[in-house]
This record gives sequence, structure tokens and C-alpha cells, in this order.
Amino acid sequence: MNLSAIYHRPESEMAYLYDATTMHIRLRTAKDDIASVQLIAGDPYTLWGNLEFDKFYHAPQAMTKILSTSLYDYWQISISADKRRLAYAFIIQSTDGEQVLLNDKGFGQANPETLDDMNTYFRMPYFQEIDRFKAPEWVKQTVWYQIFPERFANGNPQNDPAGTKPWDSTDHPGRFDFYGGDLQGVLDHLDHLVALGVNGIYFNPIFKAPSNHKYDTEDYYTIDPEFGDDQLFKKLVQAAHERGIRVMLDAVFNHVGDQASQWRDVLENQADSKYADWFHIHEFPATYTPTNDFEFAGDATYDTFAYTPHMPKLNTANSEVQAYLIDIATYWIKKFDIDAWRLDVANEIDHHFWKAFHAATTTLKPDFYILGEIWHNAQAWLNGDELTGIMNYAYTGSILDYFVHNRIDVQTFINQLNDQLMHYRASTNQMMFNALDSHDTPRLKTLVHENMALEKQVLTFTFLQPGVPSIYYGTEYGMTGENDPDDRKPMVWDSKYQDFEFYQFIQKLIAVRRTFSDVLSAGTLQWTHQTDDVIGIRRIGEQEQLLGLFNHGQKNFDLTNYQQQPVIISQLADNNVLRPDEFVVYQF
Ligand code: ARE
Ligand code: CA
Repeated sequence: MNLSAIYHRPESEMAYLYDATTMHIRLRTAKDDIASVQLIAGDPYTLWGNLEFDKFYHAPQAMTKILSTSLYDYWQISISADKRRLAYAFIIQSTDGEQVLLNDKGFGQANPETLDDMNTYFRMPYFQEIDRFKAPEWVKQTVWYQIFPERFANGNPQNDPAGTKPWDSTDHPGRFDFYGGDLQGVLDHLDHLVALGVNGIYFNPIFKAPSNHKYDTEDYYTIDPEFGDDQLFKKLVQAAHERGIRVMLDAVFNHVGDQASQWRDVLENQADSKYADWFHIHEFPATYTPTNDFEFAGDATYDTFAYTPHMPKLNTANSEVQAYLIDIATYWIKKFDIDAWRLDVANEIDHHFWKAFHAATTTLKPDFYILGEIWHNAQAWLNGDELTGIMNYAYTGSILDYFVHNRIDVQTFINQLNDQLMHYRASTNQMMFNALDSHDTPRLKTLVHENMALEKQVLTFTFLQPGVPSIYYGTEYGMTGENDPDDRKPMVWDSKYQDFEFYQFIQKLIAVRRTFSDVLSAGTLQWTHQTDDVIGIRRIGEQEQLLGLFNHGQKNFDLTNYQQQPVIISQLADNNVLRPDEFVVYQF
């Protein structure tokens, strides 16, 4: 038995409250090394309350192998405890007949003396509902649509800034260009979103800032006049809510723009400024050497976002800064009834602040969605008292690496998906924001070199994942774009440039996702493969459902290979012929 591969950690993604009364307990073992794992568990205080009862633990229960990679098998069990507390241990049987007990003291033998000693067990001391990672139901049902406000629609030319360029979806915008997009334009096109079937809008920043992207905030309490005003935004949120569409704004709390009043005060008063400690200034005067490159200033005497001297980093450990930012966060919830915040550069802000942010926002709305922009393993932020989910670039990056970039083979692909699913609680995986592209990446159609069959396959695979999918504006009409700023072209409203066939596919895909969002977010999802078909097996309780077949190998499906008698719940191909690169969803 490979003991060194066996791993469990209490009160983590390996032992957690899934709902108010059910715990999930997981164990990792070496791939194909273990034949069975049994959980032995009981109420740690039984002997106190029921002395004649001679065993505090119940009969062992079999755990289910839910996911595998090349190296590991992952086992899971759901268990309740009427006294909302649990002592537990694992009886592990290897394929070659060896048996060990794993408990809080490590590995040993499952002899009566050890099993009777409650002090050797792992503990879930009390099922604290307030500590439980909460996954708001409405988020599971959401298909998001990301809008870059400056480029979605120009509903009011009166608020266009000087130098606004004519609306041209074939243009290649420069970093400093303006096209006049605004909130009126969004309001005018809400029915486009309804027709598409999306039910959540993620807005890139809308507060007053000099740039076209507004990540260089000047005033967090004012909607940029180029976009509109409070009255219009209020009307927009109400109109969206009336159509069942939720609204998420973008909170840029890692830094401000250099036009923000607090930073202007620092530049004027330097060390004497009352805001001096609002930033990370290492040497006064706070300064840098302007370069001909707008962005780069490695010699700034203060911390910035990246190398951008125009984005001085806020000191979120400062209690005044905390109070200021949390007031902003709650202001937009109380006054405009927004449903979620997307948190810019969330990973570079301290955990202490995010705990305070989580408390303040969920006090106002217990089902508030707190989405962090984190491009890597985010376990540290997802224990339930900080973020609700992350922009799941690491996960969708694996999907792109396999289906689009051909950088990894199918086993590596499965390994990366299953390892990442095991980083997090099942409830957390349901909250992940799955986007294949955004305002920070090249557009998907450009990544797939305009191979629309491949784009359909990779979008569909992503829509089947745990977590919630997101469409970047214009994807539905086949917009292209290289990386920032070319991925922010004006939306294509001119039908002669719209790919209507692809629009109809996206519409169907969104409809399938919304119809089956319960199936897709419930249970565990195992991605395995036979030859080079990537197969999703949805396990709900003991029932296995064959969810999707993705043939990346350009050969025809021979459905007889698959024992289950699948009923095709949706054939997303527009024709009746199943081309190798088409896709079907099965449920039997
Ligand atoms: C500008 C230029 C870019 C240039 C950049 C360098 O336009 O061409 O590369 O400066 O600093 C906003 C604007 C950008 C602007 C930027 C700075 O939207 O157009 O870029 O401000 O002025 C990392 C961070 C992640 C961050 C990205 C950009 O981890 O948080 O870089 N994303 C957020 C927003 C951006 C926004 C900002 C931050 C600043 O979503 O839109 O930029 O508020 C790898 C790494 C990631 C890295 C990612 C992208 O995958 O793992 O960590 O993200 O690449 O670079
Ligand atoms: Ca305008």
C-alpha cells in the first residue's frame, strides 16, 4: 500500500459542511492502489450520554471513488450527524489485501483498542452553519454576459467624450481610444440579452475614471459621465431585474487612478498628507520617472498595480482605507440593489480586508455573490468567509490548452481538471465563473483561428462544467480580437458582420445550460477518457449519468462503444449528422 500518497486534512476541502446538515469527507490515495475505503464515525460524546452503549462509532460506511488522475484516486462520502458533531477515521483496504486505519494520530491497525479510543479520531467538532461555505442558488442558475461599457452600445451621443471615434466593429482600437459606449446603450439592448438567454450581466468598471476601461478610478461614488448617471443606472438595474437578469459591478480596490483625490493630496502634501498611509510609499517624495511608454515606471517610489505608476496601490490594511472601501461596496448595494461584485486583482489585497468585505456585503444580502479575479489556485480565499468564487482562468486555461492550443495530451488535461476540482469544496466548484475569454485575453474566435466547429465544442464543454459560464460581449455574433486592447472592439450591431448561425448555436447552448443547470451543478463530475474521447460522467448519489462525449480525435462516434442507452437531451449540431467535431449531451 502506498501510504505516502494517502492524504486527508480536516476542516478543509477534504472535510466540510456541504449543506446545513450534511458533511462531505474526502480522502486521497494513490491511483489504483486502494480497493476500498470505509469511514468509521460517531458522536464523540456518545459515551457521556449513553453509558450502557459500548461503542461510540457506527458500522463503517463505504466511500465512493469520485475522481481520478494519473497519480491519485479521490474518495468521498456524504454523512450527517444528528448531534451536528462527528469523530471519524478511515479503514483503508489496498488492492493487495493490506488494511490500515488512518486517524488523527496517523496510520495504525484497526484493532478494537484503537477503535474504542475516541481521542485518536479526526474531528468535525461542531457543524457551524455560520462557517459553512454558502453557494447562493441563484448563482447556479446564472449564465453571465460580460459587458465592457465603453464598447457595447452608444445609446447617447451627448455624453461622448471629445475625440470619440465612429462606431466600427471592424476597427482595431488603440489603448486610448473612445467610441462612446454608455449605459443607455445597454438599456436599449437589454432585449438582445433576453433573446440570447443570459440572466446575469458582469459590467467592467463604470465609475468616474480618465481611461476607456475605468480601472484607474477617480471617484468610486460617481458613475462616469461618459456612461450616464445614478438615475440611469438605477433604471438599468430595475429593467434588468424585471427581466430576471442579475447585475454584477467591478470593484477596483487594489489601487486607485492617479486622479483620485486622495492620491492628488499625497502628490501635493507628500508625507504631510493625511492620506500618506493610504498607500504603500517607500520613499518621499512619491514620484517616478515618466517614460515615453505610458505604462512602465519601474522606479516609482511607491507600490502600483503591475508597473503602472498611474495606479498607486491602496494600503487595505489601513483601517481608514478599509472603512472607505467597505462603504463604497455597501453603498452600491443599498442604493442600487446590485447582486454581486467582481473584485479586481483580488489576490493582491489582504485576506483581512476580504473577511471584512464578506461580512459587510453578506449582512446586507446573504446571497450576495463575491467573485474574485484570481488566475491561479485560490484555495486560500475560498473557505467561505472571503470570496464566493473566482474567475476560473486556471480551469478554463486547461480547457483551452487541450482543445485549442493542443499543448497538453488528454490524460494531462483530465489530470488538471480533476486536480483543480479537488482543490475546492463541491459547493465552491458550483460558484466558479467559467469564461474562455474576457477583456484581458484574446477573443475565443481568434484563439481557435476562426474554426467555428472547434469554438462550439470548447464552449459546450465549458458550459457543462461545474461553475457558471460567462459569454464575453459579441461572442454570440462571432467577434474576433487579439489581446488587450484589440479584444475591446465596438460591439457588432451591423447584421452584415454578424454570424447568425453561430448566434443560434450560442442561444441553444445557453438554453441547454439553463435547462440542466441543476444536473450540471449537482453531484460530482468525473472527466475520464477512452482513447481520445473526453467523457463526462455525472454522478448523482449512486446514479451515473453519461453527460457528454467530446471527440477531439476527428473520428466518428461509434455510440455502441458506450454501454449506457443514452437519450440525447440535446443535439447542438444544427444538422442531424453527428460530425466528429460536433457535440452531444446525453442523459440516460
Ligand atoms: C495596460 C495595457 C496592457 C499592458 C498593461 C501592463 O493596456 O497592454 O499589458 O497595461 O500593465 C487595466 C486595463 C488594461 C491596462 C491595465 C494597466 O484593462 O488595459 O493594461 O489596467 O493600465 C494580471 C493581473 C490581473 C489583471 C491583468 C491585467 O493578475 O489582476 O494582469 N487584470 C485586472 C483587470 C484588467 C485591468 C487591471 C487588472 C488593472 O481585469 O483589465 O487592467 O486594474 C497571466 C497572469 C495573470 C495576469 C494575466 C493577464 O495569466 O497569470 O496574473 O493578470 O496573465 O496579464
Ligand atoms: Ca455615449
